[in-house]
Amino acid sequence: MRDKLLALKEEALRELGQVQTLPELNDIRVKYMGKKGPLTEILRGMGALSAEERPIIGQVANDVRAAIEEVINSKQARFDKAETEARLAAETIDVTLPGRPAPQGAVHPLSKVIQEIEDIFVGMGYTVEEGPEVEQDYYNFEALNLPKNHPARDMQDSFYITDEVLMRTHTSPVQVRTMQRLKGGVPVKIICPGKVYRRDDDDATHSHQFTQIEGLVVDKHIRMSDLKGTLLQFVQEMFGKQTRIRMRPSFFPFTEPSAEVDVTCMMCSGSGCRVCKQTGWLEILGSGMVHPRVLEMAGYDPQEYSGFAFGMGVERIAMLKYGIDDIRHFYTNDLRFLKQFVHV
Ligand code: 2U9
Repeated sequence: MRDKLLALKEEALRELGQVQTLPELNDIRVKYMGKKGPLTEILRGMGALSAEERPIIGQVANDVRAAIEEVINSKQARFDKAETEARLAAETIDVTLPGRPAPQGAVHPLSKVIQEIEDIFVGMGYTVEEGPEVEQDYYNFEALNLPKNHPARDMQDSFYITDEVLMRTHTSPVQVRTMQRLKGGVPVKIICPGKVYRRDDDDATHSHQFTQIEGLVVDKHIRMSDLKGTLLQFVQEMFGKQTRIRMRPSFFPFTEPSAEVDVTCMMCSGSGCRVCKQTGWLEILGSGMVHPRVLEMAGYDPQEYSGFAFGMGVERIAMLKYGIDDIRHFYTNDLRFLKQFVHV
């Protein structure tokens, strides 16, 4: 029986020496250690041994079992370790790899300039008002001292939707609506940004749709010097502290007196260049004291209140500020153009 056990041990260790895979190891474990295995069978036959032989053979059987088990366990541990290492290797993340950059959008240059202008006026205590782009004839023309058949309506050829409804030609109707809403309350101190529409042929400097920002202040004792100081503050924040302005007499039906405002050319600092056509000046906005009839129609007594207003084309401001030579760049969404403004 002892020889049988030792032969069994030899055989098991030999087979274990050839094991390459985990399933093979499992087969051997079942074969030798299982309930129907040869070791169990030999141990079952121990009943037939004498009392002296039994402990000796029992000891040998235990040693054989322990020896086989030890090899199985150490092989099992090696397989487990190899499997863990393989899984870790497969799941390795290289945390030093640079990330793949996600494609990123950017704020449109016109939106940036609108935001910048809004910030400047909000800094002076203005609030921002918006209104409809599809507007009634009354708010767009009538209430701004442009009655039907007024020759100045020809100045702004418009997109009409019906006889009484059109695409607004300026953002001025927003100011009228705001004054009406305030029912004579002061101060009115607002800027109104938004899209406006005019029947123009598009070219490098004209667009049938463009962006305006208009401003309006109404209170007691508002004077032309308030307008001038406000605009000087605005252009110096927008174009630099060295910027100067000059005002030239002009005409608008909704302001009296009216003035066109020029700034010193930011390309040549006023010495004369191609951009300012050698004059040293660039026209950037229109302005004036609100016409008494406009105040009256909106519910403000012109004997008691006065106001100033101004208007500017945002594209023109942006073109001057960034040296853009064609207004159509703003609308054609060429990424080579737009990407130049990501960090300005
Ligand atoms: C109310 C009263 C007065 C708004 C004004 C201008 C002068 C002006 C142009 C600038 C370039 C339009 O974009 S542009 O073509 N605008 O010159 N706008 S005063 O005056 C108002 C507005 C509303 C109630």
